[in-house]
Amino acid sequence: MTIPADFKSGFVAIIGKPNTGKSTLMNLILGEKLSITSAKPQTTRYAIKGIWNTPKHQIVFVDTPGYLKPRYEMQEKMMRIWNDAFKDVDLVIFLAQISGFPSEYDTEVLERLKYLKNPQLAVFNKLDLCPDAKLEDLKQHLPNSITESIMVSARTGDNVPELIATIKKYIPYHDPYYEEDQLSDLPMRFFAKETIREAIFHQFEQEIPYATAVIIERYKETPDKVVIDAVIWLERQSQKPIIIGKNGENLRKIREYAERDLSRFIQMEVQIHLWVKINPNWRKKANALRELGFE
Ligand SMILES: Nc1nc2c(ncn2[C@@H]2O[C@H](COP(=O)(O)OP(=O)(O)OP(=O)(O)O)[C@@H](O)[C@H]2O)c(=O)[nH]1
Ligand SMILES: [Mg+2]
Repeated sequence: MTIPADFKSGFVAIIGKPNTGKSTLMNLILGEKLSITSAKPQTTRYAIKGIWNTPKHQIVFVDTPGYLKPRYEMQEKMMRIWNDAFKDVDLVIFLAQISGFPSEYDTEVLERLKYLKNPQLAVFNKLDLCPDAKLEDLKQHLPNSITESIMVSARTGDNVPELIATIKKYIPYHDPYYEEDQLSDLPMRFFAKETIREAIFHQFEQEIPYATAVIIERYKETPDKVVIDAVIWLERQSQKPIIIGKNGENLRKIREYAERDLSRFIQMEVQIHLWVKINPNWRKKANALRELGFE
């Protein structure tokens, strides 16, 4: 393909408090469910790149985990990812939800943004829940480093075309960084793992999703289907019967959810085999974290 002389390409990091809709917004722009989402905070654990291609642009979005103060080693790693995500990005999107803005968390993030050199944009999300919100009221809490702001709904898509037009202004003239048909730089194994994690997030209350890690032991493509062997790590023995359920019912639901979602994503039949293992305090163990790809 010949690249037009006025082709633009660049990186956009999306940052903000957990549960504000960062992953939902990225998925909406990409038109693909690339980054898992849930109603619980701290769903995203890695910086996930989503590549958006148009005839004149390639915009690489970096969806980051909601940053928290390090309580576990895992959260420290999340913070490092968050800091790394800023390096060399052409635009930082500060995403907050309208209701309750500015939270203590927002204030802390905005304080850090003041000292960042990157161009910055504020996006106030969940407009559908606060249709009467006034941008002027929200804007007064923003530092000067943020040059523009907009209210959107990542759920209904309201104002998202305007947001995209604004983002494009900040993307420099540059050749594409990735192949034009590429959606992500991550391997399929990653998406398999994430889909299973999402299934767990959707099915269980509070504690269980956070105590869970998923390891893909085998990802095999055959001509007519994909076969995946995965192990779910839990922290405690007492969590095992919860995740397995009566007669394995809960585990079956996780499997069916993940098979359905993944086969929609890769347009092929998917068969998943799940095992449950105990790995006490995996969250605190650096080795375990490395094995999970947090490094
Ligand atoms: N009503 C409404 N809900 C939204 C909107 N955008 C996202 N949500 C919901 O908010 C919840 C959190 O969305 P996520 O996209 O997972 O949030 P996140 O910012 O990626 O969260 P972390 O990965 O935990 O940092 C989900 O239940 C979404 O469906 C919106 O515009 N309106
Ligand atoms: Mg997320």
